[in-house]
Formats: sequence, C-alpha cells, structure tokens
Amino acid sequence: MKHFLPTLGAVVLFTAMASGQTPPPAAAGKPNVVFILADDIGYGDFSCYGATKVRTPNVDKLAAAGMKFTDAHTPASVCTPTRYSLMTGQYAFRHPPGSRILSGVAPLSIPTNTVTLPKLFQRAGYATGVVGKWHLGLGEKEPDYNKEVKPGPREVGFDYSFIIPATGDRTPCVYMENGRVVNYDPKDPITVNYTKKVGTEPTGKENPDQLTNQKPSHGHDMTIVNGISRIGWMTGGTAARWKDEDTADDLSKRAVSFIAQHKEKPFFLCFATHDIHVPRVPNERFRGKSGCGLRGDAIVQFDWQVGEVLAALEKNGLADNTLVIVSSDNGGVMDDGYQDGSGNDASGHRCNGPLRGFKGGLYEGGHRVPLIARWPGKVPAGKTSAELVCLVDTMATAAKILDQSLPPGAAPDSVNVFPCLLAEKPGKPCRESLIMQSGGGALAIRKGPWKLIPETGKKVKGGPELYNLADDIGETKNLAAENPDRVKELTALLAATRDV
Ligand code: NG6
Ligand code: CA
Repeated sequence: MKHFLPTLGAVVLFTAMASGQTPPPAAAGKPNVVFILADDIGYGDFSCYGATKVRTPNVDKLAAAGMKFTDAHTPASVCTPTRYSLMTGQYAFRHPPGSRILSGVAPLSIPTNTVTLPKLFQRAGYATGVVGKWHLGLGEKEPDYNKEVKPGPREVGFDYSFIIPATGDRTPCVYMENGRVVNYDPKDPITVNYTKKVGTEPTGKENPDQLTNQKPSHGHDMTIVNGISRIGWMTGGTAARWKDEDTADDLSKRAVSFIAQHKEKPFFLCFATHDIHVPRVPNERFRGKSGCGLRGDAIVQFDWQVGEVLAALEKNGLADNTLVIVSSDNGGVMDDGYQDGSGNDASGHRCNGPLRGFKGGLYEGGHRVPLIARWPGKVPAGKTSAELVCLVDTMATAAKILDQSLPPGAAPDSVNVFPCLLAEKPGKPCRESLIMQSGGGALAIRKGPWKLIPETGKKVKGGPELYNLADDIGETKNLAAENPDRVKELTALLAATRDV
C-alpha cells in the first residue's frame, strides 16, 4: 500500500476548515494580472518604440516602470490564432478551428476540456474576467444570439465576460455580458448570417448613400450598422447595437469596474481592446489628437484606455501588486478595409517602424509586436530586453508565477519566459526557436537570429527566404542561396516542431 503524506497546504486547509475559519486564499502573496491586449497595434505605434508623431504617454510610463521587449512575437499575424494560442499555450495550426480568422457565427474554437490560461488562474484561487474583443467563436454550433450562448468565455475559464463577439467590423454589432446580448429586446430578435443577406436593412453594396460614418475600401459591404457597413449581415437587436465612437468608453468602464470589484481578491483580467482595429472611429475627444489621421487617433484612444486601467489600479491601491502587460494580437496595417485615410493620412508614421510587411504576413511587421511588462519590485524598471519571447508563452510563464503545475499535454508550445521577465541570466535564451503563422496558415521559423520563410510560406514563389535579423531587422537581404546548410537545418526544425 502506498503511503499518503498530506502536503503542508492540505494540513493548513484541513486545520482551518476543522476550526471553522475561512482558509487563506490559495493565491495569497501572488500578484493580480492585467493583460491589455491591443488589436493590430504595430511595432512602431508607441512612442516608447520609436514613434515620433503619435504620442503614447501612458504606455511610455508603463514601459519606464517596467520592461520593454524588442523581440516579442505573436504566434500568428492575425487575431483568432494568436488569441487561441494565448489562451491555450498551443500553436493554433495544431488545432484548425482556432487557426483562421473566425466569423460572428463560428462555434467556440477552444474545446471546453482544455486547460486554459484563465482556468490556470481559477485553479490558483483567482477571479477571472475578459473584457473586449473575443473572436474565438461562441456556442456549440452556430450561436443563437437570442438565447444564452454557451459554451463561451465562462466555459473556458472566465468568471466574468463583457465581449465583442467577433470583431468591430463583423456582425453582430452587439456586446455580450456573461453569455447574453446586452440590452436585448425579445421583440426585436437578432439574426446573423455570413453567407446570405437577412432582413431588409440597407447594405454598403446596395445603399452606399447610407454610409454616413465610414465607407469601405475593400470588402466590408454588408449590413450597415451605425452608418458603417460590415462583414456579415444582421437584422434585429436595434437597441443593443454599439456605437463605434463609444466602444473605448464602454469597454474601459467594464475593465475599471472589474478591477474595483475585485480589489480584495486576486484577479486576472484580460482587457482586449477594440482599438486600433477597423473601423477606426475614435471618440470626438480623440479626433485630430495624433496629427496622423484616424488610425493615429485610435492609438491615442488606446493609450487613454491604458491610462484608465493604470489609474484604477492606483486608486484601489493595487499598482504595486499587479503585473500589467501590454501587447498586441498581430502587427500593424494601414488600410484594412475602410476609407479612413490611413493609407495617406499617416504623416510619415510607420506602423511597424523599421520592419518589413504588415498584419497577415510572415515578415516581421506581421508578428513582431510591442510587449511591455510592469510588476514593481519584481520586473526591473526601465529595462529593455532583446530576448525572443512569444504570446504563446503566457501560459507556462503564468504557471510559474502562480506556482501551478501544468498537467501533461497542457500548453505544449508554451515556454516559461519568467527568467527573461526578471532579466535573470541575460543572454541565455528562454526560447530557442519559434514558429509564426500567417493569416493564410503558412508557417515560418525563427532560431537565434535566423529566420526562414520556406517557399511554401510565400505568396510569390522563388525559393525560400533566409534572414539574419541581428543585422537585418528589415529583412532586406535574402541569405538563403549562400547558406544552404542553415536553410536545411531550419527546414528540418520547422517540420520536426510542426509534426510532433
Ligand atoms: C480580414 C479583413 C480585415 C480584418 C481581418 C481580421 C477584409 C478585406 N479584410 O479578412 O478587415 O477584419 O480580416 O482582423 O475583409 S483580425 O485582427 O481580427 O485578425
Ligand atoms: Ca488583430
């Protein structure tokens, strides 16, 4: 017979329960975690990352008090696969439902038995919340927005959710709180369709004269909501529809109240802003503030939201014991489907700084993003780290911070990068290699300074591309022809990592 020795924790818990006292919270001494995930913010969009025209004082303040990473990546260069990997610690290409941009009628892409990031926090005794863009699908099959929609955020580990179901440019243009449409009116039922028109409401294609707010530049010509035509058709839910100019206010209000409500208990908040995704319709207060057009103004609005969160932490006395992370779900893009002036109003602003390419692609501009972490007294202040890290690493890193073990098979692609956050042993990489995925599902690989975009990852054929990012961050010199061994090595590593 095996001897069973109870752990000290179990003894404490048992003793506390036997004496009728409330057991100490499991997370005692652990930090709150607020992950602010921007949408489509590029490597060059913050002033602390080199933007000279757009100013981002709140983000800069965070960076000055924390660590700024210069080689941080999203696992994919579009939204859904990056968010899937953030929540599961698994590359999205291993799980096709989470690997492509989802519509507003796609089912939940994360199986509910997956060990997820929020479940890890729940297990450690935290309250968990998600506010903002979801875009991971909802429901078992096609969601019916007239009922409680599940499975969704709650079933993958979020106690509280206030979400934009898909994206700002996709129907349904309504918020959902804990599985139900906010301001739902049963007399005005909601129908959403991505294959054919539903209802009789005007569309961008048929009624361009009714586009009173913003016009599409490509696609985005279906149902008009708030003077803007969207991807997907919808009808009903009139009272529930958001006003694009208010989304930053609506979302930050919920993020701030989640913080205030949980100040007595450890919490994990994922605040996934709509900004700066299209349609870029910043509130009147931010219009013209960047000098770089609406896209720049949306960055200023994003920065304001960061300021709101930081102020809420201060106000509630939580700033010192909260790890705040700011990053983005993919790289920057200028025109992303609406005539918002971003193609030519940017006044010299380069959304991805010195990087080549944009959102959706495999060049660095698609997936190298800003990443800032502040945790007073733990993460050194005002430092810059050149370590290779990725948002897929959040799970293993959180597990380390929470002293939680990951069950076998959980978060298989996640690396604990906590030593990099603490700037321990600089120069010793936490992560040896990394796979990045494009919007279309093609893969590239990084190892040390070397990056390979295989022939299969390219739109225009012409052999593989190999770059040495240490001295060519702009990916200007293809070194594949002169380094056949390196190409072979990385090709084999990509195949071996992909096919495990
Ligand atoms: C693309 C859309 C783009 C954006 C993107 C998803 C067109 C022409 N382009 O298909 O506007 O919605 O999907 O963005 O429709 S993401 O950040 O959510 O991945
Ligand atoms: Ca995005």
